[in-house]
Amino acid sequence: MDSFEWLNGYKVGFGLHHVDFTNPNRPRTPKYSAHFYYNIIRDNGFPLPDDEKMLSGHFRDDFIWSVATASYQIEGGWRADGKGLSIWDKFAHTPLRVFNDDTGDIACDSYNKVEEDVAILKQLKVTHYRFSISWPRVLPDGTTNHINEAGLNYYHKLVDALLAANIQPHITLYHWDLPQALQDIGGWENDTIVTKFRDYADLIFSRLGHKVKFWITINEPYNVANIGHGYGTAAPGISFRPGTLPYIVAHNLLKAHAEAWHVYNDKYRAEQKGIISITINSDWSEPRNPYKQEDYDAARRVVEFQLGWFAHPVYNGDYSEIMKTIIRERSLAAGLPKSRLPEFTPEEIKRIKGTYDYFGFNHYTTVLAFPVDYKNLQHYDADRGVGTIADRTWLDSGSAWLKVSPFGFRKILNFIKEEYGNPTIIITENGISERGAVDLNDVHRSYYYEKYINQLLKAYLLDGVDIHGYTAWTLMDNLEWATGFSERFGLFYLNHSDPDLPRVAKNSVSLYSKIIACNGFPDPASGHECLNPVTEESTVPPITDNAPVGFLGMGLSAADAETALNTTFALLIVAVFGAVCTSVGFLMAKKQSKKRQNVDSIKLEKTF
Ligand code: GBH
Repeated sequence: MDSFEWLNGYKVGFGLHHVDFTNPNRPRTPKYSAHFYYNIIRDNGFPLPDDEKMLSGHFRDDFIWSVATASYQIEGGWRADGKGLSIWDKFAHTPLRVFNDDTGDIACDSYNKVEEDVAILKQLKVTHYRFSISWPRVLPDGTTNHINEAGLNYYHKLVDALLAANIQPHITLYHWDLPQALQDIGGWENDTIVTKFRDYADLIFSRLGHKVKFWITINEPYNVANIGHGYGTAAPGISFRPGTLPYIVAHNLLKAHAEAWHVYNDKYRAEQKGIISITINSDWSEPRNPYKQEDYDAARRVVEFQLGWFAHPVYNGDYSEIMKTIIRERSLAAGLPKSRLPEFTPEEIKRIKGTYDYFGFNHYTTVLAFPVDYKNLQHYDADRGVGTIADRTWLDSGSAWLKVSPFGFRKILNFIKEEYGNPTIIITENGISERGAVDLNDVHRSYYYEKYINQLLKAYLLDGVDIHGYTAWTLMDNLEWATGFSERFGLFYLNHSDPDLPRVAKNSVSLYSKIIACNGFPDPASGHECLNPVTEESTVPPITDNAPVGFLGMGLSAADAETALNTTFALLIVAVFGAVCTSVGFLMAKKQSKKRQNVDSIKLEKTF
């Protein structure tokens, strides 16, 4: 308890309990830290909370186990065989746009390495492979006026090789590499793009649809709209009309997606019997301060403005009330005659609603949200009115925006289930990066996949979320958009110093292929055969005797686990430190006047 602190007298309190020295009875009151310490004593340390424990069990028998890439990030061959230029070719060839001025001119040279790529897919034992088609490789000027058969042949060759290996292709029609010729006439801002995208989709279904049963129209429309046309840090790199252009682009993306879906539905589905949808990406968001309603509201807006921007029109019909109201009110308050968010006609709402066969979902990380008043500024972030930070205990990755926060995966899956009518979900991307020195022992990636996929299993088994598939991002290190080759998300390392660009397995390959072989996480006591050390044609290291079971237990050696355990220990220290800071902060806050508190939070917001 607080006591006589030598030269400081009764001014400084070291106690777990506060003592009121002005009161002759000297009452003792527990501080937050007393409760905290009480729990440590009760638990004899820091046991894992139930919801952080690994769950045993497996996914549905016909589960899709996949890995993803995107054309511009891996293909190279940027001018091969009559390919037209894309907006990413132009962007990457513009100085200072991409880190280190890296380009996708060669990338992983996948255009010339079908065999090599299929070989590593076989090594992973995936059932599906998600890749995208480069629109300008097939249609150099973006229109069906000229079909580049040589470019189309690359995809035939790839699809045939996949099918021969019993791997099902899952094709994305648009993963951000718009034909530059279409950008020259306004790109996604010009609504004639809607029929051009429909015609491109029609052509691809007609040529490849007899061999391909899994389709994605557009990957991450959020990125195309806001990063490409709001922030301008992705192609086409436009940032001078952030209040209107992202919303216009999003509007056309939604219409284009819907038209492609309808073409498939009306013209090809009966015969080709595939499934087609859009892939939407979103972070999960929690309140920065769980005791503040306005932080809850801010967290909700993060998800409504990212996931909901596209999911609401496709799954529920029209933009959400939250987006419509906020953007209209902020537009009018700034003196504009109408909302900056375009309106759908009733016919358009009907045409877009229901254009899905499953929910394609990309997810990587979670943020903590708090409200920020952007005053009169007119852009997406100002409309959203949120600042975000990460919890300091979440492990880092090679990307500033990506923190390891597996619990958020289960939460956002439940959000999708509740908000969008319990759709069938296929995870179309999930993964982690590293940067700096190359280390094939990528413990952080194994850790990430094990924890995230286990949260997926919890969503499926415990929460009844209708999960049909999982796709890891990404097959091999590739051009990570504006950060070039510096951030590496691959299960395979790409050795750029060797002209053959060999693909070298990182250790996480064993972990992922083992989860695939087990179709999840069987109880170690079950003696399931997938848990046996694999002998033939495999690099899976046997589980050694001293490897802790149940903790990275799948395919990682004891040394790896130890490294991971050290990380956990470091985390523990951080957690305790964080908790102590919290208690100190709590005490200090109690002593501050209300006015002073407001000043503090403004300062905080500015820092972030
Ligand atoms: C996906 O985007 C892409 O589909 C894929 O091509 C990509 O390689 C992969 O993830 C890894 O990034 O720098 O603070 O502006 C993921 C979603 C949203 C993540 C935008 C990066 C940029 C944040 N992306 N975000 S910031």
